[in-house]
Amino acid sequence: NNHKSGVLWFTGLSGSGKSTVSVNLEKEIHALGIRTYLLDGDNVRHGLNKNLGFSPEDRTENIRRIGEVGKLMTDAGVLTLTAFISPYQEDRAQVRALLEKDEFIEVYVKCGIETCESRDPKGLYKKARTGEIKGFTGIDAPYEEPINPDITIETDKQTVEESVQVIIEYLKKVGYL
Ligand code: GGZ
Repeated sequence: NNHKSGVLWFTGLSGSGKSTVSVNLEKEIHALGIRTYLLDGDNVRHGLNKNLGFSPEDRTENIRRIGEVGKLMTDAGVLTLTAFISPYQEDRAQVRALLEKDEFIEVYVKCGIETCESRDPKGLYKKARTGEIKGFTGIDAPYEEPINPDITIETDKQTVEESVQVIIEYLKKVGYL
C-alpha cells in the first residue's frame, strides 16, 4: 500500500460528532494495517495541555501544540487524527503551514448548532445557556467555519458510517490508503 503519514484534522462544534467519526474512522484505517494515532481532549487536555482553559489565547495555544505534535507524529510515520473544536480559521491555517501541502487534511464536521445542542451528551450547552459556563463555542464564543476544507461531512444528514466512508474514499483518492 502507499500509506503516507500526515494529519487528518477534524474541526467542528461541540457535539458535532468529531470524536464519534474519528474513533470509527481510526478503527477502519487501523484494520488496513496502517499505524494511526488519535489526539483528542481525553489524551491532550488532561496531559500536555492541562494548563490551558478555553480563553481565546488558551484555545490558540492548545491548537498550536496539537499541530506541533501532529508534525512530530508525521515525522515518525504515523497517520494522526485530531478531534478538537479548533474554532479559529487562523489557528488552523498555522497548523496547515507547519506541514507539507499533502500532509494536512482538514475535515469540517458540519452540523447545525440546534442538532449539536439537542445531543448535548455532557449537558454543557444547557450550562452555557444558563450562564454557568461562559465563553462556550457557538453560544457566546465564536466558531469560524472552514473556508476551503478538504472534506466536509454533514453529521445531521449522514450516518456515522456514511461519513466514515466519505473520508476513506478521499484518502484512497489522494493515495493515503
Ligand atoms: C467549548 C468546551 C468549553 C467551552 C469545556 N467551549 O463536547 P466536549 O466538551 O467533549 O467538547 C468540548 C471540549 C472542547 O475542547 P477543545 O480542546 O476541542 O476546544 S478548542 O479546540 O476550542 O481548544 C466541550 C468542552 O471541551 N468544553 N468548556 N467554553 N467547549
